[in-house]
Amino acid sequence: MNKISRNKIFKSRYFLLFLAIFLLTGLLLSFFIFKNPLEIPSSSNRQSVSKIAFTSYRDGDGEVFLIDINSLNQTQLTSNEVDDINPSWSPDAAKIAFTRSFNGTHDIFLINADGSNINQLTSGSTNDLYPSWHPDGSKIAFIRYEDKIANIFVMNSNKSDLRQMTSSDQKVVDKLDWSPDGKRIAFVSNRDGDYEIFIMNSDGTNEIKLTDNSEDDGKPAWSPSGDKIAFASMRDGDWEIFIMNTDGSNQTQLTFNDVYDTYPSWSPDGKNITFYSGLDGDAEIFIMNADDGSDLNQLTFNKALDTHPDWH
Ligand SMILES: [Ca+2]
Ligand SMILES: [Ca+2]
Ligand SMILES: [Ca+2]
Ligand SMILES: [Ca+2]
Repeated sequence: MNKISRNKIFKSRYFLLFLAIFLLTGLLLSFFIFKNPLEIPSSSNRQSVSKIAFTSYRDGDGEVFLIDINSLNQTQLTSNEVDDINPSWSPDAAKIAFTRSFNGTHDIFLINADGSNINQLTSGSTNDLYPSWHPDGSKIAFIRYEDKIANIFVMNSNKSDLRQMTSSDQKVVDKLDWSPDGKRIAFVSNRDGDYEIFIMNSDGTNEIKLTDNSEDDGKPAWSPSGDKIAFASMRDGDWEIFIMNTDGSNQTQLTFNDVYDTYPSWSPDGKNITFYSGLDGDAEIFIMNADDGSDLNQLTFNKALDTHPDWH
């Protein structure tokens, strides 16, 4: 073989190698370009119709707001000079229960989701907070502080048949949440010296302790499927969002930062969790993936506190 034909062979080999690398690079590029947009969850594929109720202090005191998860449009439902906090969607999304603080006490109120027809459900010198609906909409459980001792109470959503579900030795504190099947209530007690998450049957029997550590654990929220509970914990030195199974196993941390992350609430499809965080210097509403805390998105942007999200 002469020198010229050997060069031709070398050149054609280089050409084939170049062609192979070119095609492979193109293939890889098109893979990343076309695959990634499908993998990045955007607000458009979160929920078709979905709103988060929350508290905002942007006018100087607490008001109930709604934010549409797709358009991010916000609607202000209350407007007054008292604190309206702890909004909680009724299961049919027609009403929102919330806590109104005035004259030195807290009471449970109802408002229609369009802002009309405010109804007061509890009254008197007690402090009534954290309303949570039974999944059939017939009852509301809440925390009642009386002489600094808190207990879980249940009433019909027309405010009849008020009953106390716990006793003072259970040392109830903080928020509670009714399970999606209505059979159990997740709540918080400080009977061992710090806050721990418990569950019990709706009639107050069969308590089970789910967390056990020396830091505070609070703000329990059942997943829509009922097999997980999201909560906030101080175990790394500031509040972080965790999820766990309903027997307390598999406690998984979803947020990792040096500011407060608290008050979790699940999306109706169970894929996302909303919560409020001090990440931008004051409280804002955020959402993230429920399985690993990825795809963190900020929904509110202002200098006031935006807190207490409840997703429907
Ligand atoms: Ca207000
Ligand atoms: Ca604890
Ligand atoms: Ca944190
Ligand atoms: Ca804010």
